[in-house]
Amino acid sequence: MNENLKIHFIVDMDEQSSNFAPHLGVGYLSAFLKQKIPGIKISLSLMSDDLLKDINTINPDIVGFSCTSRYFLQFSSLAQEISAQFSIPIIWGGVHISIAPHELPVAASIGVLGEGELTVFELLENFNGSGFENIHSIQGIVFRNVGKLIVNEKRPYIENLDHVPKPDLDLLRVAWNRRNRAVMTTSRGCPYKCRVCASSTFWDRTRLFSAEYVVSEMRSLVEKYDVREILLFDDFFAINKQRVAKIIELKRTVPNLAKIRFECLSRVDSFSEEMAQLLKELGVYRISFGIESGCQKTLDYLKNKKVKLSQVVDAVSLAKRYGFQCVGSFVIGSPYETEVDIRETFDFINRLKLTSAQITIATPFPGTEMWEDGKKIGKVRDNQWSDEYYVLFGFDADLNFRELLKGKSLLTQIEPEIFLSLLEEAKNILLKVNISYKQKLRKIVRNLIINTGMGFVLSSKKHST
Ligand code: B12
Ligand code: SF4
Repeated sequence: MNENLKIHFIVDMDEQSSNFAPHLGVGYLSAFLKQKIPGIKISLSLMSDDLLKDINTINPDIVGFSCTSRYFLQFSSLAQEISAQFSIPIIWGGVHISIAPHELPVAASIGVLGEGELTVFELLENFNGSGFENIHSIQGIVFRNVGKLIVNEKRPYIENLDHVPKPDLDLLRVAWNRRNRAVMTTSRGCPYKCRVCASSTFWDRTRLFSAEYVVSEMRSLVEKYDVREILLFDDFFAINKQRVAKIIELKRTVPNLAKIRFECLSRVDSFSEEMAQLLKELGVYRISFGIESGCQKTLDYLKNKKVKLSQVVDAVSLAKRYGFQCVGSFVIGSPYETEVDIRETFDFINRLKLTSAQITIATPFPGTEMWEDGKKIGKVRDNQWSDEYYVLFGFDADLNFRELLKGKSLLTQIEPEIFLSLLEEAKNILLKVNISYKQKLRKIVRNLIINTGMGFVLSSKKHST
């Protein structure tokens, strides 16, 4: 194998999303390849970069694409442009191609399905400078043979995740300026199957990095990058209490980790007093719950009857009792959901008094049960992703929904005008809930002052100085 290979990755993220949560998937691939092929050169472009110019300057042997469904069509056009200008093979990985291998664009040489580390390494071992040899026997890929798509046998997942080196953060161009904040994933996969989520389809089963690995990654984040806050972006970080307890125990032996604050994601139905205690001990200050809906009927649909509204209320109040900031995310516009159902969610959000909330419009991403439902009600075309299905993720104050929904095919069966007015209401609710935490604190102090008469003391003191 040519030890001086150059690989250039292009990921479907811009500076903003990358600063929020860098593309760890490509970070893992880079670290793995650098461990196996010491002379390899790996570079990365974000979508905001001048991509063709980057390829021209870097002149890589191989281009690696990584994208979710959201940017699949954009990346397909980019692949065409690249193949028209350069004769460099494109290897395509990530969630979308793994779930929809039959959509491999003609401009791409090979699609890597599922976990990428072992497959991409084997592909490089079989790279002859212009193409790949032995491709019929490489597990976990899709490619074209005389125009016909061939999907090879599936590659088994890596048994022991600790064999994967820590992600190559130097590659990911992270801006360490947001409170010196970093992102980690300490597992792969999720044992649940919510209707809106593709994670369990993509990962098949759940595997965990060991507590030792996790703490050593935390330690290197602190020592190498002066990180002070870590977002644990696992689908379900606290899935195994023993592991959390072990992480706490090992973390205590590293003085540098004593003051690190964490954020994590959790399910409401598995958030217990014991878990709250453990997360508090770990240093978690903020928990995000995928609440999804405040209407039991919709919740049954989205969470496959696994979650009750009472569990949401209990989890949020327990989390508040332990002093965690609570973030809740909700989905509106599922098929079968009525205007009344959505209003129930709005009331619920108002009652929960979360630190912040996020509402998204139901999107049928391939790999989710919602995609299958979209097919049943004739809202999505069989086996073909289209940008018509994606509307937006979060709501901004200045959004113009009428503009945004033009040309879009929504899953909701609610009249478009009514749905538009519901979106406006949702926006206002979010603006109210999401006033910054500092503003909320200021408000509490102000109320305290007014209600206790402290205001008089404070203001008279002010007059006297
Ligand atoms: C963290 C996260 C984010 C972060 C960071 C994104 C990122 N790309 O890393 C943020 C918040 C920015 C984000 C945004 C979005 N996300 Co997101 N996100 C995740 C999450 C929770 C973890 C991703 C992760 O770090 N995985 C761990 C690494 C190891 O896995 P990986 O990235 O898939 O990479 C491996 C393989 O895919 C493969 N591979 C990947 N790229 C390549 C490239 C090559 C060349 C090769 C060979 C192999 C390869 O090898 C890697 C190592 O094994 C996943 C759920 C999940 N558990 O996977 C959802 C998930 C990927 N996101 C999802 C969605 C829908 C989105 C958004 C579209 C939401 C939105 N805004 O509307 C955006 C898309 C924007 C974007 N550019 O990614 C969906 C994707 C579904 C789909 N069919 O596309 C997922 C699966 C969750 C879900 N609800 O179903 N997301
Ligand atoms: S939404 Fe969360 S809990 Fe549900 S399947 Fe996806 S990752 Fe798991």
